[in-house]
Amino acid sequence: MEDLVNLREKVLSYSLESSEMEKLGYNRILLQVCGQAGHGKSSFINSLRYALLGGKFEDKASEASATESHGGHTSQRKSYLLTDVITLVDNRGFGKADNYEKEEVYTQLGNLQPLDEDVVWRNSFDERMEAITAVKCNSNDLLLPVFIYSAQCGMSNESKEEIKEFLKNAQKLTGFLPIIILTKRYLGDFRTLEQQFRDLGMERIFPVENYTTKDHIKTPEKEKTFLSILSEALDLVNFRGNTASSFGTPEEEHVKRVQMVLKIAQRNETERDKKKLRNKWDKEHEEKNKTKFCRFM
Ligand SMILES: Nc1nc2c(ncn2[C@@H]2O[C@H](COP(=O)(O)OP(=O)(O)OP(=O)(O)O)[C@@H](O)[C@H]2O)c(=O)[nH]1
Ligand SMILES: [Mg+2]
Repeated sequence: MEDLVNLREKVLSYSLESSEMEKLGYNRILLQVCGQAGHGKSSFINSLRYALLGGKFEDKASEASATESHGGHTSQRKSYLLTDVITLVDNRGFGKADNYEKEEVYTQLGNLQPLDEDVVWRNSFDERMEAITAVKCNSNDLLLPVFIYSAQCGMSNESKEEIKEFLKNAQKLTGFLPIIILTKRYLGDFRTLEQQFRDLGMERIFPVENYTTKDHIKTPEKEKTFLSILSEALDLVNFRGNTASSFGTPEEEHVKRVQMVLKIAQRNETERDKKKLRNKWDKEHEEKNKTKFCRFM
């Protein structure tokens, strides 16, 4: 039990003051919670708050999603203050994770979408490019990605490649290897999943059973898991602080992120154009073959 007291104290009293990161200009840590829709992002945020701050269990994050206009899913990048230094961000979840939607996720992860507003990702390529380049660096946030994945889902070979690419990009965008949270641990084979994420190069992987409205009875182990996640997140910030030579100021990192998202968007647009051309060519070819065939009838 002493463990729990120490862990809680460590997180509550954590400060960036006089740290290398503060010298670079950072004054807040955003835990950027991301992942596919329905995997348990909002519930994870509720769980961290409940474990650290105590009090009555509140389904704040999921409730917020239910009252938003997009029918139940979290459609805003909603922020929740945890301590003076740590803010939790419930990013909008992705569904089919096509290229277009992935770009949108990167704009959230890279802090290129405002907090507490609906996530807007414009339709035309030109509009999207304009929107990204117009974003000003308006915060001194360290971005720490936390990837939520439900043990209920398992991981196919096809999705493995996509997840690998996403996690690599998340690391490049933020400068931090994502922390992996395997939710709904009793509803699937979390051990296999844990090994699969390890094989993808991930280091911090935590199987959890979130506190939910249905089940929020506290147990020491559950409490320890959520507090340890926060504690390890802070250790990661300290570690990167000590290797801060490879870290830029908030403005420098912002410019890098904009450039990276622009590159990804441009590559996707080229792929989409190629696909359109291929489809057009296939259709024309099909038509030609049909008329040829008809002439010989
Ligand atoms: N058993 C179990 N259920 C969970 C767990 N985490 C979330 N759930 C349930 O799964 C459902 C979806 O959880 P949410 O937290 O709303 O998922 P989300 O990722 O925020 O979803 P979107 O906002 O739609 O992207 C809810 O019914 C939760 O109660 C968990 O660890 N264990
Ligand atoms: Mg949600």
